[in-house]
Amino acid sequence: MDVYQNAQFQPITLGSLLIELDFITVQDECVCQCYTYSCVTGIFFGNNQTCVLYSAYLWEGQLQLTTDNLTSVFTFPDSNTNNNSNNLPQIIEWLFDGDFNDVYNRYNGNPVANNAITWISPGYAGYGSAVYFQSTNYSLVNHYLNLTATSFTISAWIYMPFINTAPTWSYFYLLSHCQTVVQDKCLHVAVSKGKLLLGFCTDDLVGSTTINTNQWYHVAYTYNRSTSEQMVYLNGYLDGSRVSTGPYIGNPSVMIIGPLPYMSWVTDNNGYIDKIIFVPRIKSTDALLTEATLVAYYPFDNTYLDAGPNQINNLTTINTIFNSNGRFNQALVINSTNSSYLQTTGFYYLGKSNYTYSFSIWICPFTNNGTILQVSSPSGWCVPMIGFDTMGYLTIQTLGESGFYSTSFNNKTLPLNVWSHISMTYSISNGIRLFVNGSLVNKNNLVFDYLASDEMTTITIGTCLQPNQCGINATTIVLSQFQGQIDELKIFARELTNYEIHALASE
Ligand SMILES: [Ca+2]
Ligand SMILES: [Ca+2]
Repeated sequence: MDVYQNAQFQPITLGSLLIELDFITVQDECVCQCYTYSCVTGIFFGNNQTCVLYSAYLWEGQLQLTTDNLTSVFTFPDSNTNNNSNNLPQIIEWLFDGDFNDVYNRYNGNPVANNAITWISPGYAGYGSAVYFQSTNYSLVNHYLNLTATSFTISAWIYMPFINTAPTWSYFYLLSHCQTVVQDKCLHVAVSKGKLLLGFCTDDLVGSTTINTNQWYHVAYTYNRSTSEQMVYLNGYLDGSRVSTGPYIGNPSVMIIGPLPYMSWVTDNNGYIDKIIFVPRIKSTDALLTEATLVAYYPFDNTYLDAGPNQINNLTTINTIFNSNGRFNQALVINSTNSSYLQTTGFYYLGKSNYTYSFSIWICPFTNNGTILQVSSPSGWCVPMIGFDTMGYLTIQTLGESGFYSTSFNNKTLPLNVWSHISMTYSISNGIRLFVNGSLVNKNNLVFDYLASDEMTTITIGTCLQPNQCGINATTIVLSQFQGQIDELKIFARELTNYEIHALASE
């Protein structure tokens, strides 16, 4: 068991919370309860004698420092790893931000035929870069990874400028772990003719969806050794599964990221690769959906940083502070009569027309006025999406081909100085829907499209910075300064379900 004093744990998956126990006076008692509930990671809050247990491993969340010296996190390393004398890493993470290094500095890659490697900026999350290989170059990871006795999940972000469907052998290789080109001894994580391919060599799973060109996708490949099941996931949703003919037994001494020089009969159909993550276990469907679609999560616990999977920390703040009386721990306070806001940049899918999105946010308004959340892009595209109308009613709004459209919670105004949970969802089938404290309160039944900027977008919390150009004579939301507290901002690249919103509002 590993113990971290003065620390808190924030899992990325909402579903990993097992139980919260009160009247636990010492850490050992909390650890005993962890055995009872089959937990993996727990937090003991000595000051309020609380024990919180999670099924998530430490690397499935954020470990945060706290000034409370009676708070500690304890965690049990992966049993799969512990029982395995192969000394498997708990995680390998290649970010491709200008190099092939593993974040944990163990499985660093080295470029081969470096002169033709292209770095594409920014990557999926609006910063850093992604890598593009020509057919003659690749990255060699000269470090042994024994996969002969483990399950695994490999995930990544990919973008294909061109999809070649003509030749029999047309591959975009992400990662290969290949001992010899013989069945079940050669692992390929790839895309073939636009479909995800988890290949063991003639014992392969091909996904069902053909991806589009010129779009980022989250892809995940899992192999469950105990059930022999291969699975592929596209943007967090299962896209294919099968039972493999044999177990995977390839045992090479190296791995390759990018094209395979020794497979001369393959036509390379490459794309951009960003952030490959390997773990020696199965990630749950819930965890993969979160990794793919929880775009950013700002808890505002004395920090502006994104606690979600993408670290979207390209932030600007003006006249904001933290208040200790947040909805959860601390909150962001926006309370200036001049200009007070937070801005964060790097939202790819909000720039894609008709692509689903959702926002989840807690607000404690001091006045029912102004713009709470606005989305904009570098070319001047700008849509206030959550705020108040001239009557002081909570309103959501978006842009379609025919202009702005909105819907309001016009039964009553939100109570002042009280926390309310607000959620906005968008999809081409349901249009925009507004939820207050977990309940659907209104939707727009007339318009359903979303006309986006086709650029990387910026979210501004607290005001509209372009009142002279942002929906003149068209906006229902008042383009002025909001005053109040904001907590737990979550941005999703999917339409949350009523059940999920109810759960977010009930936390
Ligand atoms: Ca990157
Ligand atoms: Ca908070």
